[in-house]
Amino acid sequence: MTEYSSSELMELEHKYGAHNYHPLPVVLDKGKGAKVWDVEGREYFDFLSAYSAVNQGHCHPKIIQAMTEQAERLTLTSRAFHSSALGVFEKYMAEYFGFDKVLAMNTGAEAVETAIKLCRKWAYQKKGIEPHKARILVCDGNFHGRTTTIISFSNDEEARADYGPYTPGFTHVPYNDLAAMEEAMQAPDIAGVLVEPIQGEAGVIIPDDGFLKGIRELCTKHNALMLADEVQTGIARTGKLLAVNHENVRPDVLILGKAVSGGVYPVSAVLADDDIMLCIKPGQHGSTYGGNPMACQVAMAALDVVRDEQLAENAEIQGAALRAGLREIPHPLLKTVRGRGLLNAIDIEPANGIDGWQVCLKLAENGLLAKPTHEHTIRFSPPLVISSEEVQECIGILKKTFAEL
Ligand code: IF1
Repeated sequence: MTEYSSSELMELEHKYGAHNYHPLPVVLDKGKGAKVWDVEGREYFDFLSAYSAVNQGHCHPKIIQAMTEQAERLTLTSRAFHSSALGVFEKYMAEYFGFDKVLAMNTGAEAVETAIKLCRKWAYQKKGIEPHKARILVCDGNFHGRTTTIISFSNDEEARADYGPYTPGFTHVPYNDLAAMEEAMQAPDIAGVLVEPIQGEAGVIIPDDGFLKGIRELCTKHNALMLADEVQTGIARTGKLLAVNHENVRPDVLILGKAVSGGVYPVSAVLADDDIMLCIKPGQHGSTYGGNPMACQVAMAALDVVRDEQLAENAEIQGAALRAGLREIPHPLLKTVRGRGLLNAIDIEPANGIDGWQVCLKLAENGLLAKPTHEHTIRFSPPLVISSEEVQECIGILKKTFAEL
């Protein structure tokens, strides 16, 4: 496939590419199911799944087939015209997730931005908040993407420093703190609450049971919109189709991305009922690629796979097995294990110069790819198609690795 070696390819990236990432020194060239192979043919289990975009496994034949068939038929029309795929996709999504309507975009950040614009429109048109005064509550430790507005309400200096001036209209509340949320919602200008059901980038922070239900009740009580960012936690990753399903909570606006298209093609979406969605009128929002025929077919195939292969059930089973295996590793470096479904993380207690990065380098040597977030937390989120045998093999790799550290 390529005439370059891994090191030559890393050189090319360094020389010709922006330095906006610090990847592990691994150059991937092929993927199938829960496995990926580097340029030299070394095999790895993928324990990141492209940050939960590849839930269906790498290069799932059904999704690839949908893509190649559509690629030879019609890829992009723009929304200046209708297409034979969009209405079918919109019906499919509305029924699959149980909302009146869907607005298709491309990346997760675009979907979050769309949800913010929709919430503000609704606040002015339906709630009657004074123009330009709408505020949206966001949680400390949030990660919702990297646009200027979204990083405006990040607490992470690395994500926001030197990108000002920042977009106003966002107020922080501590995550997993209903009392603080209730206090903040007394104000009359609150348009909505934007929340990750589990905070991914913050290190797989799982809130107390009742937190999501509490937000739902507060939003209903104070006539504000609950905006659930399920870009990372959605699409069966946490053992249910959506993470909000663990508390039987229905948000007013559902934000999807990543695995909605199985890592094959960028597709994101915002779902809401008519009284909210119809606040955006023709010409008031859009995107060149949003809802294109290719995106529609890929997403429907990817979501078929989630249902037909019962990926949520498998995530539940394999996640429990993985956490049980991790908890058997009696190593001082391995401080805590947590997770829900196949969204898991461990905290490393750094010692003798060994931190999360060193652990990930050693895991890669032993055939398992993972990446630390915030130094000492390592996320373990393999594709949801991973089998019981593969999970046991990975637990073996983890045990071997910690024994060698
Ligand atoms: C990176 C992690 C980060 C997300 C949630 C929206 C988006 C994301 C809950 C935006 C994206 C990605 C972005 C990627 C690394 C990864 C990530 F949490 F998944 F690990 F950064 F925090 N909402 N998360 O997690 O979606 O625009 O990227 O499609 O930026 O490094 P996007």
